[in-house]
Amino acid sequence: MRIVVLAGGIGGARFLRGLKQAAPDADITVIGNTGDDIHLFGLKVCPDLDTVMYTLGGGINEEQGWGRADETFHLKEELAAYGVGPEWFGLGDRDFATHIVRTQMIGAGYPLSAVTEALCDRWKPGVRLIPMTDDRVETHVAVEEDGERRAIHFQEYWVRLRAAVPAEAIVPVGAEQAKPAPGVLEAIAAADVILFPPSNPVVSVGTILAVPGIREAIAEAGVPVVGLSPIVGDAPVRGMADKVLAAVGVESTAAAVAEHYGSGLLDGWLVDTVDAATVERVEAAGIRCRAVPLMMTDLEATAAMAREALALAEEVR
Ligand code: GDP
Ligand code: FO1
Ligand code: CA
Repeated sequence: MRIVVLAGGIGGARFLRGLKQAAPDADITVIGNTGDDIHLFGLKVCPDLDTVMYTLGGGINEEQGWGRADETFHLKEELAAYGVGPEWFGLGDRDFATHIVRTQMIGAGYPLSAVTEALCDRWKPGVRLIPMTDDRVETHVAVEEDGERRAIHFQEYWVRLRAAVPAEAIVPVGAEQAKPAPGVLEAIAAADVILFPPSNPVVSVGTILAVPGIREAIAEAGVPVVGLSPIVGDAPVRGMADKVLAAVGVESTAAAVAEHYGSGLLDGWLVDTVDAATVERVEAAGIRCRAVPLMMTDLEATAAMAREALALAEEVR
């Protein structure tokens, strides 16, 4: 079975671990969000691609969910001693090596998709990880700070400001001109099922869908498209997805997220059992819906979620 997954960082990566366990023989292609990417110290950092690669490859900091296990921060401290920041973004020594290799290869002319493949040669994530595009896309957030409206990089909004200032708009800068990376449209066209893991609907899955051609390819693939809600009990399980949903005028409920994707895109939607009362509303929107446990507390619970998603896909096929 060929499965295509549109993934952000932590939510996507953790779900993929469960999917691999649930479908060990499946051929899994992951289309990764690159809107979170940021250039720091002359290096290209791809947080969501790295989170997927490290999580599936066994190098992730498990408690944190991003960055490397067994990490140190000597380089960051030395840079800070020169007054060189930003001090609010925690790049560790081990992680730096990934960004150096990536930046060096891009400088030598390799596209991000080829670089990602090369990095995965080391990590062996057990899935094919493709960035959504080889072109530069950066999510910017329009915020009002000290009475002034300005656009800041998504990482500054998310990490420095902890999404604590109201976001007035979220713009995937460069997306309109971006082309899907080689292999993206081919994987979608060849898929037997397409899954939206419990990733951020706005700045992860939404950004991938903003690359022209990807949404259309999914709609035209003619195979079941099933998503899992990242919103449980009217709140994100972790992080500040409620803030970016508000910015695009979507309430933070499992049903509203399903409606936001819409029946033109989604065939099936899983909500958590605590949101069972919302199943009818989702089905009224033309999307088949089931309430099942959606907390990725351990690998077994996550694999059970993946099995439910695949079962729902069979139901709507
Ligand atoms: P990010 O790029 O690191 O923010 O990760 P993603 O975009 O892939 O996923 C973030 C989303 O995962 C958040 O909105 C969380 O609510 C959701 N999430 C995290 N853990 C769980 C979980 O155990 N269950 C569910 N249903 N959602 C989760
Ligand atoms: N998230 C943080 O909350 N604080 C950090 O200092 C931080 C550093 C960081 C470094 C490398 C990397 O791959 C990810 C990192 N993240 C950090 C997570 C990253 O910002 C994610 O994009 C966001 O959490 C949302 O997806
Ligand atoms: Ca992300």
